[in-house]
Amino acid sequence: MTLPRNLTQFESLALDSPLNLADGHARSDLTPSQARIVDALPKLFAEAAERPVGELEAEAHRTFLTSLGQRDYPAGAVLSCYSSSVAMQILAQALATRIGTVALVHPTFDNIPDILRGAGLSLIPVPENDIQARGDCVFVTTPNNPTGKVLSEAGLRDLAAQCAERDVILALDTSFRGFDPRSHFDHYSVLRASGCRWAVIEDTGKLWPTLDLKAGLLIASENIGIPIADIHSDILLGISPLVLVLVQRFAEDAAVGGLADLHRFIAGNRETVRSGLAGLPGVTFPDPDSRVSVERIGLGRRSAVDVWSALREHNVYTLPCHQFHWADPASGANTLRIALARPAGTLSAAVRVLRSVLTG
Ligand code: EGV
Repeated sequence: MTLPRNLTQFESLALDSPLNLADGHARSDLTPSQARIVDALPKLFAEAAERPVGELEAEAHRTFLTSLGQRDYPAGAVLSCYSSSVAMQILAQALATRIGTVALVHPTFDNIPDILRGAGLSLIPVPENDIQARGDCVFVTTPNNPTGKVLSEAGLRDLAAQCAERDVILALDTSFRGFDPRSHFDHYSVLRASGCRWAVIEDTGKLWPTLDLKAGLLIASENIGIPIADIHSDILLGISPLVLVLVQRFAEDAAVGGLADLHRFIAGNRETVRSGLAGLPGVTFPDPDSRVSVERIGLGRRSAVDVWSALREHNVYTLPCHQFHWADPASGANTLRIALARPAGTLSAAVRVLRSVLTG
C-alpha cells in the first residue's frame, strides 16, 4: 500500500474504526453537565436565532478566552473562523502579501508547514527548545503538538522583546491551550506590553466532544501591518451563531469545574498508556511533562510505520510521527502518537493491542 501523504490523511483512514487513536479531536463521552447542554440544543438554536450576532460573538469570545486566563485580548479584533486551520490559512495568505520567510517550530503538526508553504512562504525550522526570532515571522505552537511543550511566560516575554527589536512578527497557535494550566498566563498582556507585531490563533476544537462544532479565533495586534481582516472577509462572513452559543455554554461549564474534570480525565488516560506499556524493552515516553490530549511513544529501534501497520491489522489506528518533523522526517521515524481524548475503555482496549504488537 502507498502511505498517506500527510498526517490528516492518516487520520482519515481511522475515522470509521471504534479503536481510532489517530486524530487529536475530542472523542470522549459527554460529561453529565455537557450532556445537559446538548439536551437543551433546541432552546440554544432559538436563542442563536433571536439574539444579535455581535453580542453572541463578543460573549462567546470573552467566556472562552477568560476561562483559559486570557483577559487582555483586543475584543474588537477577534475574527471567528470555522476552524483553526481556516484561521491559519487566512494568516498565511495575509503574511504572504508582505513577507517571505517564516521561522516555524520543529516538530509540529504538518498542516501548519503545508499551509504556510502553500501560501508561498519559505520556512526555517526552529527547535522547540531554542526558539529565536528569525526570518520575517516566528511561528510557535504552544502547547506544542505532539510534544506538549509550553512556551513559558518568561520565554514569551523574551521572544516578544526580540521580535519587537528585530521587527519580526510573532505568531502563536494555542489550539491545545485548554489542556495545560502552564499556558493559562495572560499571553495578550505580555504581547501588548512588548510592542511587537503579533497574531494568535485560538481554538475551541480540541477540548470538548461537540462533533466538530467549533470555532477558530484569529486575533492580531493593531500594528501587524498585514491585511488579515480583508482576507478573512474574502473567506467568510461569519460562523454559525449556534456554534457561538454552544461554545459559550461549554466554556461556562469549563469555568465551573469542567476544565478540572477534563484535566483529571486526560491525566488518567495518560497513566493508562504509561502503565499499560511499562517494562517493554526500548519503549519510552519522550514527553514526561506533557498535559495535552496526545501522547508520544518512543519505540526504540522499531519503525513507527511498521508498528502503525501492524496495529492497523487489529483495527487500532495511531499516527507515526515522521511527518510532524517536517524538516527532518527521519527524526520522527521511531515515534508514535496516540490520542488520549477517548473513552477510557476504548483507550485501554487499544493499549492492550499495542502492548501485544510491541511484545511480538
Ligand atoms: C491533530 C486535522 C486539518 C487536525 C488534526 C490535529 N485538520 N488538517 N485541518 O485537526 O493533532 O490530530 O490537529
